[in-house]
Formats: sequence, structure tokens, C-alpha cells
Amino acid sequence: MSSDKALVGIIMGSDSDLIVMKEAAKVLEEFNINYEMTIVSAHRTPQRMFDYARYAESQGLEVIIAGAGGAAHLPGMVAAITPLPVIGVPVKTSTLNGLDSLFSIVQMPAGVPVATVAINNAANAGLLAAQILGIKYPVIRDAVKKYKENMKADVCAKAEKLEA
Ligand code: RP5
Repeated sequence: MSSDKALVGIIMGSDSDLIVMKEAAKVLEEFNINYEMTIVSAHRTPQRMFDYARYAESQGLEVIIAGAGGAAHLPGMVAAITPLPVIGVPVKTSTLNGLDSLFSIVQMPAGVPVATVAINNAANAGLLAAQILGIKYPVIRDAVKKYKENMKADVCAKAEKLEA
């Protein structure tokens, strides 16, 4: 994208989530989508979380990707405050394998959706953000089409090799 303005905000509950969440950033970079990334904890920095969600739209963000583990309230609380679409990434925990994170993020009450991806699948969060932005930006939509074509070609090439 030509503008320097971040369209996607990537937030996470702790720096310990970064190893997972950077996969979302990588995908956005592949699609040339500007993003910003920071730590916002629903529990340790509730006011910061509130301010981030409250001002995300006026800052020019169009999609938020929020990752958290354990009692993963960040994506849902942010979704409660902002009108922007929120994609939730359940980060795997050492004690409950991420099921706790998944259930915390996916079980939102009616009226406050969070688009939840698979446990640790921040790459899919990046892709979904690209697809959402593709509704408005044809250049991103075309890049998503190309990505899908390449994926198909890759699988078909592998299938051909296997069948040979
Ligand atoms: C959550 O608690 C974070 O999202 C992280 O996944 C988890 C553990 O955080 P740390 O204790 O590693 O900072 O809020």
C-alpha cells in the first residue's frame, strides 16, 4: 500500500505472545499491508486496553488482530469497545494447551463477535485481515487471489509428483 498509515493493529497480552503473533505480521508484510504492533494487556493494563480500543478507529486502523493466552480476555474486550472487526488468536499455554485461550476467545456472547482463528494460527489472522481489507482495496483483493492461485498450484504440483 502506498500510504504509511497502519491499517491493521496487532496487539497481544504479553511479550511472551510475540513468537506466535509475529506470524501475522509476516503475512501482512507479504501483502504489503501497513501494520502497527504492540503489547496491550486486558488484565495488567486495562486502561491502556480501553484507550487502544477506543481510539483505534480514529487512528486510521481498519482491522485489529488480538492475541492472548490463558484467560484471554483481550480480543473480546477490545471487540466490545471498537466498531472495527477484531480477529482473535488463541495463544497456546503450557498448562492447558491453548484450549483455555480458545474457549476464552471463541465463546463471545451474541452481539460482540470475535473472528477466532485456530490455536497459534496467527498467520491465518493475517490472511483474514488481508481478505477483510480486500473488500475496500482492490490491490489487496488481487494479492489474495494470487496467493490462493499459488497455493493451489503448489498443492497440485505436489500431487502430480506423488502420482508420478
Ligand atoms: C496473557 O497471559 C498473555 O496473553 C499471555 O499469553 C499469558 C501469559 O503472560 P506472561 O505471564 O507470559 O506475561 O495475558
